[in-house]
This record gives sequence, structure tokens and C-alpha cells, in this order.
Amino acid sequence: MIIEDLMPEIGESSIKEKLVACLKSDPKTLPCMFFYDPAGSELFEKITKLEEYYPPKIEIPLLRSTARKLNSDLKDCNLVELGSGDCSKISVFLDEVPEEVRQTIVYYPMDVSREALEKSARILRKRYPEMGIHGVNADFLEHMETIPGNRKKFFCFFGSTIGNLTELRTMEFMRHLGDVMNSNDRLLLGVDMVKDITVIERAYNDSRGITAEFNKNILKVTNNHLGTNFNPDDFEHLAFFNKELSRIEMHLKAKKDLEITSPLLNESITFKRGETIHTENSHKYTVDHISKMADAGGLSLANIYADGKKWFSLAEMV
Ligand code: AVJ
Repeated sequence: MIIEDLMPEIGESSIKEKLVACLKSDPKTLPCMFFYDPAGSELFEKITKLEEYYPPKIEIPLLRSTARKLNSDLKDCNLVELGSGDCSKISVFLDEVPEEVRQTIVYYPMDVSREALEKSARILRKRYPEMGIHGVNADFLEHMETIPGNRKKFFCFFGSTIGNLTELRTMEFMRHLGDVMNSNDRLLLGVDMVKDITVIERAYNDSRGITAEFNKNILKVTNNHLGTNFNPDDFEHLAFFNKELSRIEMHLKAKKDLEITSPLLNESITFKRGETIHTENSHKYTVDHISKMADAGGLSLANIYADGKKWFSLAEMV
């Protein structure tokens, strides 16, 4: 089993600079990748099990039924998963692929977390001993072209993770992926669809307050990096659907005027009561959006696999 390491040493100093710049911008923001420290990853795990958080409940059965339909396309491919995380989704998918086909696949999980890659590669090697595994510790936005192109490639990008990117970054991503893909290659993209707004908003405002805790955890992560004195209790969790931009926005709203200090900063960062920090976007798609993404990559939309209610889709592009 190989794990290739393409991650640049992201120095603590550049993390600090990035966080400070985001907090000094107007409006204030924090990058959503900072949600996922160990505590944040655990909270996200809890979110995926909430009754209100529908996406995994729909995507997982959809992965099963779609894998059965795509079996013949998987033969002799390099199966590249962008943002593979704990590899639980690809396992659901691979369970529906016959062993004779799995034997011919080399799986390339790509993730920024080396720990996640090592752990999941160990599990997958036991579960599918007949399949080749080649982990790539990298940011897929930067390193998609490092996957060997000697065989046909089957790209997977599940979980509507693409929804975190702005519209502009999404189109850039699609162009880049389109450049990397050859004519026999394929992309299976998981996207959360536009639906009744109350359903969407409930998924990000759960009754147990887990999403609120997840959102506020980013302040603890910030304190750890910057030595700031954010008190998560001084902020209120906000999550609402922005209809115009077709996305859930998560923010943290200051409950009172605040002065945030850090030994690293000459000046304090001040908040007016009601001022917010924008922490995440989660875009929701229509078939029209999906077509535009395919166009941006110079790809054609071969199929959209969806559940009966069309709440979630796996878009197949070639
Ligand atoms: C992991 C980015 C798909 O946008 O739904 C869940 C993250 N944020 N609840 C999403 C998230 C709040 C999730 N993604």
C-alpha cells in the first residue's frame, strides 16, 4: 500500500496570517476548513446521524443503486476519490461492485488528512484485498493532475462537499478537472438539490443544537491558533437559506459588543452587537446548475441519478 505525500508544509505562521486576515476583513469570515479539528470532526459525525440532516440518508442508498448501474464502467480504471475522508462512502459503493471488477481497479483516495488516509487505507485493504490502493495526501484542488493517466480514470466527489465552494471557485474547479480528464474518463459528483426551504433550513438548525455547537467550535479552533479570547457563548448560531445565491449560509452573530484580543495582534478586533462572522456556505443545486458545471469543464452530462424525491443527486459527467 502506497501513500504519496504532496502536502506542502503548511506552516503555523501562514495559518495564523490567514485567520487574522479573515477576521479583519469586512464582513468578517472564518474559513470552513477550520471546523474540522478533532472535536469538530466528532461533531460533524454527530450531525450526519441527526434526523434533520437528510443528505447522507439519501446519498448512501443512492451510492448503492448507482454503483450497481456503473459496474461495467469501473472495470480496469483508476478510481480517484476527491476528499475521501474516512472512505465510508466509497465502501458503500464498492460493496456493490463484483469482486472480479474490484480486482481490476486501483483506488486513489485523495485527502488533506494523512491520518484519515492511513486509517482508511488499512481498513480498505482488509475489506477488499483484491483491489489496489494508492493514497494521495494532497489538496485535490491543487493536485488532480498527479493521478497517473495510463488507464481510464473514474473520479468520485461525494457528499456535496463541492457545495462549500463559491460559484466562481466551483467553475474554476470544473475547468481544472475538465482539463485533467480524457475522453474515456468519468466523474460522479454528489450534490444536494434545491428543495423546500424549511427542510433545508432544519438540516442546519437541528433541535439538539449540534450544528450550533459545530459552528461555534470554529471559535475554539481560532483561539488555539491565535490565542484569542473568543467565548463561544457570546455568539449565536445562524443558518439560513440565501435564495438568490442558492445556498445555506452559516454565521456566528455577536450577542453584545465585544473586544477580542490576542498576544499576536497589536490592535484588538471589535464586534458590534449583532455583527456576524460568515463561517460556511453550502450550495444547493438544480439540474440547470449541474449542466452549467458540466459545461464549465467541457464535459457532457451523461446521467443524473436521484432519489424518488430528487433531494440529492449523483451527476455523471463524461
Ligand atoms: C460536509 C460540507 C457537506 O455543507 O452540509 C453540515 C457541512 N455544515 N452541517 C454541508 C455541514 C453544517 C456539510 N458538508
